[in-house]
Amino acid sequence: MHIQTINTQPFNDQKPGTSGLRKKVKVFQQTGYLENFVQSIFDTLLEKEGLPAGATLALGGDGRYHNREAIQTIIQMAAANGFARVLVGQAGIMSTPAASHIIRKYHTFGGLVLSASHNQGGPQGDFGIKYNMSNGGPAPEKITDTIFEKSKVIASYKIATLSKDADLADIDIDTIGITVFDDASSGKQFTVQVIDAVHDYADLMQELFDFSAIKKLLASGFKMQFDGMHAVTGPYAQEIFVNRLSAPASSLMNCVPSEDFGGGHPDPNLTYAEDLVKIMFAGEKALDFGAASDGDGDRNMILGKNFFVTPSDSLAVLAANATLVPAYKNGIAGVARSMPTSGAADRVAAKLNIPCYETPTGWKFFGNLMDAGKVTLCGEESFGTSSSHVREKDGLWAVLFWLNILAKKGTSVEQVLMAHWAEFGRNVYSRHDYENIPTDAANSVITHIKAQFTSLPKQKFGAYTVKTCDDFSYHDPIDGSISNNQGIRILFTDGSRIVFRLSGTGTEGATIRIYLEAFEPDTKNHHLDAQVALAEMIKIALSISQLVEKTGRFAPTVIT
Ligand code: VG1
Ligand code: CO
Repeated sequence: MHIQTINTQPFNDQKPGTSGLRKKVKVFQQTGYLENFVQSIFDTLLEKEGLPAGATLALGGDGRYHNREAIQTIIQMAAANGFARVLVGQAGIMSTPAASHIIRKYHTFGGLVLSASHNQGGPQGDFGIKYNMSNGGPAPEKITDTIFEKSKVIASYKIATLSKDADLADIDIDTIGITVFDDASSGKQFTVQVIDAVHDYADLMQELFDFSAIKKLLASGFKMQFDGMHAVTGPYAQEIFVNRLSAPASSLMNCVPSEDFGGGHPDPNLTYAEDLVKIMFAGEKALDFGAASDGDGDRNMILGKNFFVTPSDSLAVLAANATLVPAYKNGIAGVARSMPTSGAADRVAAKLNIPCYETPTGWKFFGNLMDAGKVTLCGEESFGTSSSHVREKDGLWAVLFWLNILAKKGTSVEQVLMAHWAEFGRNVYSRHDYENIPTDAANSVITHIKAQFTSLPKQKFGAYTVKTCDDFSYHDPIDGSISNNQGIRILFTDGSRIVFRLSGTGTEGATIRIYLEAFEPDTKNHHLDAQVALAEMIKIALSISQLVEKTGRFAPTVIT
């Protein structure tokens, strides 16, 4: 092993967003781009705490285009920067929740997860990278801010040549096993261990859920379909549903991962998971249960027979029924939801007499609450739910949780929701995304809304009156850190809300998200389509924001 220091020029655009650094593949392919960012991460860690002896790095990605090249580079940089060992997922693949589990199970120093999640892949698509801490969760803002600062002034990075033979320069990441490299100059050793991340993860799921009840359900004529969207969860779904729960192979679709996700958009929602949606909304022919997950396996969409469960409701249902699951049979400590997520979970928490925390968008804000034992379940409206079994959102976990509930209750998905709404009332909810808008136009929409902060309160819009509006700030109750500008909230006197946010995960132009919520206590209106029930709120949102006038867009790109 031979360590080299390579001079480099900083890039000025390496600011991590909601979930790591995401850019076009072409940007990541620029000389030194990935290296600079990885070195900035390592420099931040070395400065903060230094590397303990035997420090291990977990490494894997969602298998998208450029994953393999990036993994080779990162292994060489980890060796040069003093890591003793890298645990890499076979073929370079680890779902995001599996990576979180690996970090926790093997007590690694941290992990690098290579993913742009639900963003499109392939040579023209996106790539991404994110650092997770030793608790298995995404690095908090104070770390990502330091990484960005370092990336702006970086002058060199360290990289090791692990083999003298140029033809063998690539490390075999496809064969399970251990390779040891000697550093003659320091006398130290560097180990690359290729692991099967699927088994470890499946074992964890089997510990949490009642697999025998789910197996019985699946053998009883109950028909399910899981859509892997050509992304990372395919092998996990095969192991869990087919091998361990004896579901027929035909209950899986798009479960062979591909570097460009079959040319699709690996985002499990009603727009992009259209193959599954067709099957689940086929009238009488529709199956009992459908689910999909995203590029890196941390999101989930839950469908019943001709029925869509909003992620906000899903979190509330999981919280209300947690004791049906062996892992949570003694109850949950608390729940947390991101600010734009509906207040459905709050109603459950109130009834269970447990706390409900409201955090900014992004999973990194849940870590402290989970580490402190304040919450067990967390969720976001963006198809993310999970618990403290890991420190990431977890798509297959949510699917198994739902199957566990259905197996125990013996009712349909729709019946579960109708009963839930009858008990708690319904927080009617929808999100409208306007994607790829010129940045200036998007900013002008936000500025226009903010300019009305003083004039909006007490204003009447049809049946609704504005109570307050603000730009959401979060004060972390555990470490006291403050995160400002986390989304504009317009709160109405009856508890309805409109939230506006700019996405922090896109790579082209800007995306404006409008989150709409109205509370409906009356059971006779619970069957209504959300778009119908929210029609007036939608009009108000467009009138306050002047979005159509300022962007020239007449309709959202995606409605969830
Ligand atoms: C989106 C979602 C957010 C989620 C993030 C990462 O962020 O809104 O809730 O945590 O994606 O999800 P934004 O800033 O674009 O709204 V994933 O599945 O990319 O790791
Ligand atoms: Co994801």
